[in-house]
Amino acid sequence: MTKYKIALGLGGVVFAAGVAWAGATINIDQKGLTFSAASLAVSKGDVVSFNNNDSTSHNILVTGNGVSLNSGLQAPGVSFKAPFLKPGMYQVTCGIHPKMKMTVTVK
Ligand SMILES: [Cu+2]
Repeated sequence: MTKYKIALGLGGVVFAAGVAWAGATINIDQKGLTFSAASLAVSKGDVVSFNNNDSTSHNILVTGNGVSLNSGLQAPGVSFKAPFLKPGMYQVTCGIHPKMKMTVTVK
């Protein structure tokens, strides 16, 4: 089991710090300024790896259910791994390219 230490979130809320889980990793590619899926259903505890396969930088923003994740500047070739720990629906956008949108539903 891998231990992730991730301190991201809104209002100083530490998200999944030091929590160990055995979720699956689902890959979403960013190519041609689009996500490889418009919507995605995952299970609680899964990690979505957003893989920048473009030649330009992106900035992944994940919001919903009181969660706010921001990848910061995501250079070409860089993957941003977002854990989804709470059931519900999340919006995923790019802070640089607002037309890039997808939803993640966590069951
Ligand atoms: Cu972008």
